[in-house]
Amino acid sequence: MKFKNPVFLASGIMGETGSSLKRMAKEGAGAVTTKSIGLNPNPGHKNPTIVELDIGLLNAMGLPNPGVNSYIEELEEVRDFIKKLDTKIIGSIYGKNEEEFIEVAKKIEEYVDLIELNISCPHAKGYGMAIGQDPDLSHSICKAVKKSVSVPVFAKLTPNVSNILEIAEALVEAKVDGFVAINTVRGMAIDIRAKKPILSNKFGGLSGKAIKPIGVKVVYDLYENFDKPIIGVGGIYTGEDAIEYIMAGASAVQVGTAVYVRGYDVFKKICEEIKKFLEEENLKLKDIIGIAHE
Ligand code: RRO
Repeated sequence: MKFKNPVFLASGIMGETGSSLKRMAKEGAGAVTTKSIGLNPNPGHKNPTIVELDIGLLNAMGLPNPGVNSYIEELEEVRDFIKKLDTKIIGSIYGKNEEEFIEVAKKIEEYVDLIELNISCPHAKGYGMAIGQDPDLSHSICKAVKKSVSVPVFAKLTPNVSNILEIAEALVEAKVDGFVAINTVRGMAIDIRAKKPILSNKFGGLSGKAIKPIGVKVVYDLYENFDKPIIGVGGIYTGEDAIEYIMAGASAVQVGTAVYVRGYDVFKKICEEIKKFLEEENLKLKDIIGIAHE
């Protein structure tokens, strides 16, 4: 699959509606990823759902989304516009079991270019990480979705495991087409005056600056062990951050927290910064994918 550039919108930010996806496509993202969509509407957790930290964001949104039937109506309205910009759409989906994953995947398939299995949300009981920490569940869900759709299927991995390669191996056996790494890292923030956790869910997922070295290591290990394309995500704010992930083995990157930190034109800025680096080094993007392994 070819993309106009390697800097994509990550799931979870500005992907809640068709029009926000369209806006991010207009801002120059090579691909835009939907908020994770499930079978039924879900209000998510109560506020507070986000804590702003100087090292990133801590969130426990709780998978809020309108359900796949309503969401595809949104995609219906914007997909032609997004296609004309030559921006690809990645559909992030979740479910509590194989059947739910299959149903959502089948419904969303015709609206997206690639499906991203969210088996890695760190704070949704019975969903997300509960699947992505278990090699057998990861395997069976990936296999079932792969059998049900013809678009490529990537799996988004959680770093909250002791052996990520065991999970990746199970997914490769289930014929996953590629990896998205990483989802957020489990964490907590406490309001010391209120003397209790800030998030209504108590704990959540840390994104942004702090998690970049964790993501780069996961991408490095995946590249070292498997021959599958990798989309790197976690703490990418600049072209230099993106290049680190690419040198570790990512062919493309996703940007989430930095959309909030640097603004909507972050995609253009990061692309320019990558370009400048490649010109200075007299290299092409494909020359540096995985170069840190040589
Ligand atoms: O909605 C969320 O709370 C959420 C999800 Br689905 C996810 O995959 N990762 C995250 O940090 N938050």
